[in-house]
Amino acid sequence: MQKTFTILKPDSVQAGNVGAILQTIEKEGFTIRALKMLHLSQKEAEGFYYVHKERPFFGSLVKFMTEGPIVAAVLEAEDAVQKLRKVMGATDPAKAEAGTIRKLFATNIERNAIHGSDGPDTAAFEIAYFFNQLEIT
Ligand code: FUP
Repeated sequence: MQKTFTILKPDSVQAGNVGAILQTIEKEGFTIRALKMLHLSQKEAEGFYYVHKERPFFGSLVKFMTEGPIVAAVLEAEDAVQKLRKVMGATDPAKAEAGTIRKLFATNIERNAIHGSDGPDTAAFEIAYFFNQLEIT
């Protein structure tokens, strides 16, 4: 079993899609090991996305990620990292496969509904950024 990390982004919370997205995730066979809602500060969002700090979209991405509450979760499944990437769909919803979370719920490449770790090392960093050991079951 492997763990991965996900964020249901501010657009998903604002649109009332949290329940539907978590249901999709559970139906795909993930077990939710930790779950919380929080509203990121600018510093917290910058820290989370520090790998993108030189990218032209960084400022806009941080502004979006801090515009309202998010839902963060730790998910467990076999090959969880790759599996979640597949269930999420492409970063740009216009390029996402039918039935994926981003195809169903994203608006555009920035307001794209969900984050999922892109590798096991990233997942470990991201889980520890949001949850302490006592909060993960
Ligand atoms: P992903 O791993 O699919 O979330 O995509 P990336 O790590 O490449 O990008 C992280 C986030 O940056 C995306 F979810 C949305 C945002 N982004 C933009 O806003 N514009 C871009 O051109 C690319 C990414």
